[in-house]
Amino acid sequence: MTLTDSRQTRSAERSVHFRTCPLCEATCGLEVTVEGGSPSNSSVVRIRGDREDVFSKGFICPKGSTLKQLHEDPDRLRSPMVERDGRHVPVRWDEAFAEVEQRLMPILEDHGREAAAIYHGNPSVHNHASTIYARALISAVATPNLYSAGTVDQMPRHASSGFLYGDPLAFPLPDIDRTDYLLMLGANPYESNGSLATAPDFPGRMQAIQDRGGKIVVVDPRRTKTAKAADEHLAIRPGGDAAWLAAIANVLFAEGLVDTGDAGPHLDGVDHVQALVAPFRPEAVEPATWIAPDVTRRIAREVVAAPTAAVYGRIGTNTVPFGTLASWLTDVVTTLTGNLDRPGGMMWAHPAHLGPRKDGPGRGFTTGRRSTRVSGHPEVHGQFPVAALPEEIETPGQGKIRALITVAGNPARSIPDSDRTEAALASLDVMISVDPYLNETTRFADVILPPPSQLERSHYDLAFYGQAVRNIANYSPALFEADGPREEDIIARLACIASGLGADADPQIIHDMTLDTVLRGCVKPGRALEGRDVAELRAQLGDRSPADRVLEVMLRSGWAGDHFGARPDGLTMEKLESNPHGIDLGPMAPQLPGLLRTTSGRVELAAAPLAADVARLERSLTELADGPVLVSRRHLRSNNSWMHNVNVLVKGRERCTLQVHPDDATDWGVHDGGHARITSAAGSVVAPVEVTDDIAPSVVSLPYGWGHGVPGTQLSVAAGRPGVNSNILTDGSILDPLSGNAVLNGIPVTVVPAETAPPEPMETT
Ligand SMILES: Nc1nc2c(c(=O)[nH]1)N[C@H]1C(S)=C(S)[C@@H](COP(=O)(O)OP(=O)(O)OC[C@H]3O[C@@H](n4cnc5c(=O)[nH]c(N)nc54)[C@H](O)[C@@H]3O)O[C@H]1N2
Ligand SMILES: Nc1nc2c(c(=O)[nH]1)N[C@H]1C(S)=C(S)[C@@H](COP(=O)(O)OP(=O)(O)OC[C@H]3O[C@@H](n4cnc5c(=O)[nH]c(N)nc54)[C@H](O)[C@@H]3O)O[C@H]1N2
Ligand code: SF4
Ligand SMILES: [Mo]
Repeated sequence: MTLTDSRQTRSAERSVHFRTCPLCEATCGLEVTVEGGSPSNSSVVRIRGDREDVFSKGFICPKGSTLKQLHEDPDRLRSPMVERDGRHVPVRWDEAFAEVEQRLMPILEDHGREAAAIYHGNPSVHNHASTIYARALISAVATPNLYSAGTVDQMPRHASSGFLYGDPLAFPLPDIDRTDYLLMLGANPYESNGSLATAPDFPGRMQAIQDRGGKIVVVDPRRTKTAKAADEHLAIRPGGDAAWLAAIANVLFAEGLVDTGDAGPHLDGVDHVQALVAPFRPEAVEPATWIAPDVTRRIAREVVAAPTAAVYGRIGTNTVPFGTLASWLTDVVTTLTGNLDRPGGMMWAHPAHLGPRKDGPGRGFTTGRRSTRVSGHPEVHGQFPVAALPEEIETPGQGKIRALITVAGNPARSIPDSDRTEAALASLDVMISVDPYLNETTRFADVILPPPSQLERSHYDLAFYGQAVRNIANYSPALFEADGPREEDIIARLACIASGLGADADPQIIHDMTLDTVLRGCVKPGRALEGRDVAELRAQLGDRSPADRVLEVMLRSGWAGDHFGARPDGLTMEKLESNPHGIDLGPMAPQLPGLLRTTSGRVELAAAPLAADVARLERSLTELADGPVLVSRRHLRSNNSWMHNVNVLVKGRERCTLQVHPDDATDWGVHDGGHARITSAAGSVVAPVEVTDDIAPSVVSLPYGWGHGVPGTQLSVAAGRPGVNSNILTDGSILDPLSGNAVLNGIPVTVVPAETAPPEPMETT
């Protein structure tokens, strides 16, 4: 491999490089020591936290240092793979793109563009090249069938922010560095390192709240590490968060505690909210939440009495039947207690690549501009529910999905009802995957196109600086030169093929179009560079990779940018390159009303679609099923489904266990270290049992993202520690109606003893 000429300090043949970890949302700075300066023999000798990083200040988790292992992993694909006679064989890049053209285009020609679908997985937002180039791929394929990991994750947050603020990306974030009271629901940052709240060293920032005399309350059916570190833990019934937050709002109104503070003048619908939450008295929600009425009342009073408070909900509140209402109600409680848009409350980031905020009405947010063919699910934020992808592949007729392109996704493990999903993937006419591994999903692909490793690409956290608790800009150049094409080159070549230009077309066509679209956007009326000449701007860009040139435009035209010379002190790529520990643009600052893009130009606190769903929530208070339910969990040493091939992370004790409360273990006859069969409406698995009183009675938990070692995959380490795939148990037919998000928590199950683990799952390809 060749060491790129990035900024570095050298001593003999060792050099030190600084870069941002792209693996999770925490954006930690890494210090990477490389040995051997010559092109063919350099390798990483050490990765540790960058103590000078302006945001993470040296914090690192066990995954951060494994960029070395990921880069060196012999199972990581170095060349494209084509499926021939049931096996994947390595081929040259030109051959791979020719295969894509031969296999994909006849399907699109015979059945139309609606026969294609695209799925973008989670790492595509941890990689600015795929984030920026998503649009080019979508335009070229020209299909309405767009899916992403967003509908097994945060789509409820998009929907509620869209309805409330008119902008589906405007997630209020907990201002954890200044808050006096953190009420945290369905999040476990001690394992996840935080999500939709980019805050490296989340645990340290929590400790600082307590050190300054503040309080942390964690609401989670499990007593997690985060809950143990908090001042108080409330073990809520899975799925109960929306009802409980409605009860908090109910208490605030009932006790005359509502004070909307500085956000008050920008709010519509406070009285309507009062009427909507009227049925949700603490006594009424107790059966659905397991939280005693006096506790609910006390927490409501505490939130309002705290000098500042942040009400933060994450995946446990999103991946449930009332995900959008729970997201909305976190913001309702925030707003009613005067904590919206104030320091120490819930605030918005203003990332460097966005333009200045503008007051006045916006275009608003609507859903359902299209609906799915089979079940009529509305589009939300441009996407269909991925839980409904299998039925679109299975169901015959006009518009049946026959061709699937996946970019950085593993739907065979991440979406509900895996058995059905895998059967659907196996039945496709053609599947193309942009992915570095031959894994549970890509084994069904006709062609796999592997991007460079994390150390072979530049990095800028375009998505996550928009969710960061400080405004940060930090760019990392590629450390090693890639042998193969960059991720944006791969996507550009796919776009050339899908738009009919052919496998041999020059991807520069797509690069030019992508850059021009962004440049033209910046000079539009009302934008930062209004009236400037696009050619003059283009001429100022550095000699960089295609994605980095687009990034350069976004950053230089953003509120902090140099506006191509007009603001000489502003941000440029050179400035970022000479600040390898990042640039801190300060804490979050109030954004109202300029952030609002609703048609009224106000916060629509009781937006009609949200209000209309409250009756369903009220019904749920009395329609309670008996019996145990399954919830998911994450572990610090694991990253969704795709890092179990890193030996240093998976070695040690078995972590893919079914957590069971001791009373339930006795009732069901299962014991610690033994096995249990877990069965739901969708399927059945056998897992090792871990008996612990850290989980509420009647709740069991499996981690998600496991179930490796299946035929046709090339993940030798993961195959040795396969674990159990919890998404065999989740049911794709149950969605949060407002967002189309899958329900991944609160799954009714039965648990019985199982003699031993069953033989490894087989079948499929
Ligand atoms: N039961 C249950 N299911 C869940 C969840 C849960 O809590 N419980 N969580 C959900 C959540 S929050 C999410 S985000 C989804 C995740 O769902 P997915 O995004 O579908 O799955 P990942 O496991 O993140 O898989 C990422 C894929 O990207 C590949 N990859 C890694 N880096 C790169 C890269 O740089 N470029 C490219 N092209 N590919 C790359 C990996 O090899 C892997 O195949 O799963 C969801 N599913
Ligand atoms: N180490 C590691 N870090 C990760 C990931 C990973 O896989 N591993 N994945 C990344 C991704 S894609 C995401 S989206 C984030 C997610 O980040 P977090 O949202 O912090 O995710 P989890 O750690 O799964 O914590 C969710 C918690 O919700 C609880 N829960 C389940 N059901 C309910 C419920 O109905 N109500 C309440 N109140 N709680 C409930 C679970 O017990 C669990 O403790 O993490 C990211 N970071
Ligand atoms: S917490 Fe770990 S995985 Fe996440 S950015 Fe930091 S080092 Fe990387
Ligand atoms: Mo996620």
